[in-house]
Amino acid sequence: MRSLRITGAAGGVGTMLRRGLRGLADEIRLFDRTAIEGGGGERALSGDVADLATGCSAMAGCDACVHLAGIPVEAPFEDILHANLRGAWALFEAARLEGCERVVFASSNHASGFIPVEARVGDEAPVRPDTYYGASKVFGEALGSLYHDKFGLRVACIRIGTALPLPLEERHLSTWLSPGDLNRLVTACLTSPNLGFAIVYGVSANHRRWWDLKAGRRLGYEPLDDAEVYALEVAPNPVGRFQGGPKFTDPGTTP
Ligand code: 15L
Repeated sequence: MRSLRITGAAGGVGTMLRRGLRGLADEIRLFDRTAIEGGGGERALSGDVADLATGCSAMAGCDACVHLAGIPVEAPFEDILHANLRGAWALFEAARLEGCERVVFASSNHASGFIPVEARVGDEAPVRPDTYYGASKVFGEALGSLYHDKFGLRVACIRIGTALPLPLEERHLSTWLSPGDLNRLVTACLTSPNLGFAIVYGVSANHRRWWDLKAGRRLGYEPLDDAEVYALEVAPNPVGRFQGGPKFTDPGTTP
């Protein structure tokens, strides 16, 4: 493809992803609210993701966009409203207005964080957000569905588990998405001819995973990593009763 835009490119997931996606497009547009440096084949742009005019000029001529921008944890509702809800709307609307064909939306396992840890689920999982943050991801998924059905945009919503270089605590043995698998999954979402609208859990082939890999496999995702390799090294923090973990599901975690 000619041009690929990545929003939130300076964040943790963007930093892990941007090098891996380099071969997919002649030009990668790195968009973030903070100034960011672009290397060969990369063009850095900064601005407010919730501003439609800014989004349209950043999206002009792009074939696809990976939307990572937004607040990645629980926060006061007004902050989530701007960055995540308005930000998602401006993103999908800019894609429609500028003729961008495909959007990969970074959703989160917190869209369904109140599912008990005993359950095993896939893309048919009910929405059970554990925070305003999780609810904003449900909203983004719903917008993706709307823009697919009404305007034909191809949309993949990845309910990312824990995208970190390494698993750090016991819960991550279930939720980890390794940098290599993150790259494989996003690449599949950006290139699969089978994509219409999909919700996919973003998880490695972890022995203890709660989420099945069927929806990702339909797009050609085949994970290679398993957090179990690190089982003796992670911190023994309590996993809690729900998949979102105590930091998101305990009463008092929402302001
Ligand atoms: C997320 O959605 C967050 O952005 C990240 O900070 C982690 O908390 C992750 O989920 C997780 O559930 O481990």
